[in-house]
This record gives sequence, structure tokens and C-alpha cells, in this order.
Amino acid sequence: MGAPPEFETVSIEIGGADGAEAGIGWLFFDRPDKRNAMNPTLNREMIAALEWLEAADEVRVVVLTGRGEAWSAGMDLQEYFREVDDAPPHVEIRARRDSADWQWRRLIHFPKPTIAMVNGWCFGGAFTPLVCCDLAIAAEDASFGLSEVNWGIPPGGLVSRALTETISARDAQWYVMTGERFDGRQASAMRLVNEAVPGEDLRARTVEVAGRLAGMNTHVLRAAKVGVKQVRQMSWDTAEDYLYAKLDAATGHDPEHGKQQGLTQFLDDKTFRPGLRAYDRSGSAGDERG
Ligand code: ACO
Ligand code: V55
Repeated sequence: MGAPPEFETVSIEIGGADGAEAGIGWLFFDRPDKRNAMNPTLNREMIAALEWLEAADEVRVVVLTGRGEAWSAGMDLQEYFREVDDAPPHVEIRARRDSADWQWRRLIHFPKPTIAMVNGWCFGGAFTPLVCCDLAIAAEDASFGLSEVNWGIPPGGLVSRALTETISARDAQWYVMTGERFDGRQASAMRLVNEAVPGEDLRARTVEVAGRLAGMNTHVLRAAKVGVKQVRQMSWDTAEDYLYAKLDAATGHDPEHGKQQGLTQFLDDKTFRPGLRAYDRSGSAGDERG
């Protein structure tokens, strides 16, 4: 696939081929001097970066994190608000489209597993990409806030929509209306993130989780994640039909025949217990290549 492309406000690093980080594509908000605030350039570059990561065979899981002290300080108040307010309408339309395009649509539908590794500040607009990653692990002392009301706007974009996908209505109302901050431990208690760990353990814990996903059947993981997201908006009747269709499609098209391997290894060979770990992929016919 070649070296990752280079950007002004975003960067990509690929984990070494053999070590604990094999298969991990690190995607950084990379404007540490501006606390990784999302300006129109960053939003455009994130679209391109996600397209590259989607196509890179060596990348089996993506971790979205921030350089420096911040995960992301939200939308750039100078470049996304003030400058766009003064520009012709088409500039605002484009900026808003690019913003939603990666923060919500591309991330939520990303074909490989995604993990938000929240290393520090997370404000306002940053809640959208946070929620749209499949999993999230935060530093205990990361600091979160819906700070929109503090500077005179209600949350816009998809921020409130993303928030209510994860935390309770009571918590959403509290934090959207007060603008108060909360830390990683509280974010975990509210289920905004899966776990909070001490800052010094954040990278190791993320590598452990990402590495486990990278070692699994990506074809099956993709079907599992799409299914669990889609059924939230379905009736039980529709969901039953859809999930069986998904199951049959996923197993029928699985290039490494995971279901057959799992059944054989449990029922015939008696070499593993599916409740306790994944089947042995080492004898797989071939890895997934699309
Ligand atoms: N937009 C534009 N610039 C920003 C943003 C932002 N959201 N956040 C930080 N910066 C810039 C600062 O203007 C400053 O730039 P300068 O060095 O050119 O003056 C630089 O980043 C460093 O910021 P400081 O405030 O000096 O850093 P500090 O570490 O003291 O504070 C903090 C960090 C708490 C994140 C603070 O910068 C802050 O409150 N940022 C705004 C957070 C916010 O409310 N974001 C918008 C949410 S609303 C939305 O996203 C829709
Ligand atoms: C916000 C985010 C936006 C936007 C307006 O609340 C406000 C933050 C991500 O886009 O267009």
C-alpha cells in the first residue's frame, strides 16, 4: 500500500508488522498548538485519511486519538465559525457537509473496527466522532464538556444527536444545559466511553484491545457491528428478518469460513470453547481482501 499520505492537520501511523501494534492504524488529530480544534482543513483531511485507512490492507483496526494535551477542543471557533460566518453561503454549506461527512457518516459506517482513545480535552463538536467510533477508552483525567452554551450557542451539528445515542436523557440535558465539565471516570459511569484508565496506561490498554480486534475475522466483525447499529431503529419483526439476512450473507461470503472452522474446532476437534476465546485462525484459507 505504500507509506501513508501526509497532511497538515492530521497524521497517520501504521503499527509495526509483527509486534503488539500489528494491524493498528493510528489516526491523529494533529494540531496540538490549537488543542486539535477542528477547522475546515482538518475536516477535509480526515475524509481523505479515512479513505486511505479503509483501503490499506495492513490496517485492520483504526484508533482515533490526539497529539499533545487534547483529544479535540471541538470546532475551531476562528476558522469554522467566525471566518465561515463572514464568507459566502456556499463556504458554510461545504464546511458543514465535510464536518458531518467524516465525524458521523464515514466513521459510523467505517468497515473496520474503530476505537476512540481519548487522551485529553474533548469539547463540543468532538463528541460526534467520539460517539461514532465503535469503542472508546479514555484517560481517567481526560476532561469533557458540552461547552457550546458557555460561549453563546446551543450544540449544533450532530452533537446532541450523538450524545443521546450513548448517555441518558437526564445526563444529556444536564451537561448540554449547564456546560459543566466531567472527567473520564464520569464519562465511563455514564457509558459515554467503555472504560477509563490511568493516563499512563491508556496507550497499552488501547493496544491490547485493538490488537485483539486486529487478530479476529474482520469480515464477521463488520457484519456484527453493522447489525448492532442498524437494529436500533427497527421493529422486532424487521430486525429478525434483517439479522438473519445479515447472518446468512456474512457467513456465505466469509473468505475464511469462520463459522465452519468454529463448528469443526468445537464439535469435532474439541480444540477450543467458543465461550472462552476465538477459534484458531492460523489455518484460514485466506485472509480477507475485500
Ligand atoms: N477553536 C479555535 N482555537 C482553539 C480552540 C477552538 N475550539 N481551542 C483552543 N484553541 C486555540 C487557542 O485559541 C490557542 O491559540 P493561540 O495559541 O493561537 O492563542 C491555543 O489553541 C491554545 O489554547 P489555550 O486556551 O491557550 O490552551 P489551554 O491549554 O489553556 O486550554 C482549552 C485548553 C480548555 C481546551 C481551551 O483552549 C478552550 O477552552 N478551548 C475551547 C473549547 C471549546 O469550547 N470548544 C468549542 C466547543 S463548541 C463546538 O465545538 C461547536
Ligand atoms: C457544532 C458543531 C457543528 C456545527 C455547529 O455544537 C455547531 C457544535 C460539527 O458541526 O456545524
